[in-house]
Amino acid sequence: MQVTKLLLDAFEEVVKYWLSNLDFFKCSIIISYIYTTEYFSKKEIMNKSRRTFLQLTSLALAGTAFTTKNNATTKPIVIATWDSGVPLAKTAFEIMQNGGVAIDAVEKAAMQIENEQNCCVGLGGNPDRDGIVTLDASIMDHNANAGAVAGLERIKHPISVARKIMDSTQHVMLVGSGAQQFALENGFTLEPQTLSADAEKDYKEWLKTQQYKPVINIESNKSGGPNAPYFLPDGTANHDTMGLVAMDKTGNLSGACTTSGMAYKIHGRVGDSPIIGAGLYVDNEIGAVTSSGVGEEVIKICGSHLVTEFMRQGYSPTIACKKAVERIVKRDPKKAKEIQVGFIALNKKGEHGSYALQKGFKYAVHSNTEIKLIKTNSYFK
Ligand code: SD4
Repeated sequence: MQVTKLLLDAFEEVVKYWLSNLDFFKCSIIISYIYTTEYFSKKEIMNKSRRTFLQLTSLALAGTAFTTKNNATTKPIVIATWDSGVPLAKTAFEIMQNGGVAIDAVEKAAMQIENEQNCCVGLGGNPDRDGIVTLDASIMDHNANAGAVAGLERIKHPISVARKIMDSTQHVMLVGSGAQQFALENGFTLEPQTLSADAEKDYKEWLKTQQYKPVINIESNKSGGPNAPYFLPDGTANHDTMGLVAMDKTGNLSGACTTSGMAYKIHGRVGDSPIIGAGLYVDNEIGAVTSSGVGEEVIKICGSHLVTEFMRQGYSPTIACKKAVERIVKRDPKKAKEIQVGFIALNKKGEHGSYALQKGFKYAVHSNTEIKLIKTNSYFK
């Protein structure tokens, strides 16, 4: 039984690898091969089970080649983490559809979510254990230019500070008071040091136990733990970190990631989101990747860069994400059971995919041919 499952899993990997690299030409060759085998089988050179196996495989290959081909023609395209990624993907798509470039599209979309009230992005997000909201963000363009901020306080748009660092300095990342000083010098406004009403209520509740424990899918926990309403009172979707990656009409890729980090973290803690290669990575030859979930585990495997490198090796976005998630499990199987990490990836052909440790992870896609929220497959079922 176990051996059969292993064989089936291995077979699935092989077929998916073929499919992720399939074009019309290769598909035609495979189908011709199947027809040839069918011809010989009629001459009873081949047995029945082998014939059935080959016929089923040919059907799967043909169907997926067709889908892959359709999927690959879409430009511009944007993908974004979680339910709340739906309106953001729309914003980014419209900018690019009107001729805007991917880097502007992802920045504007990230700003949109930083303006909203929710648990986990922007100044309305949950604070650290000292009751202070500290923001992390990163941005990266098609030339591998990158900018990031970490532990930024009282500035509404960390993503734009990250963009400013990218565009106007020799550096990639500024942190804490230095990042704030840079923001103020560049025209950003200092906001009041107050918690949003939701965050304040939540924080007071948390102070009773003071237990630091990441909540799996805090952003879509229907049971509504203290930090986790599925939808906010105004009807918008709650969420954690917001990551999005996009390809514009010219085929250039860019990405952005913004968060208030894990609620009740130690003051000064930095997650994966502002770390280039962990929470975000863009390689204009290959693809773009971002992540959501427990940042420490993503940092330890250089997650988004790892997914990009798997795509470079020829894996589809989904399989590349899956292999990175498996790396997390392999490193610490016990911990992996208790946390969530999800990756989303877009390759240069416009194909997209995702994979997570736990079920419940989703991402939005918006292109000329697709507008949808996709449920991600997960390692733990
Ligand atoms: C962090 N990756 O700070 C972020 C949090 C997150 O879903 O994505 N949670 O580690």
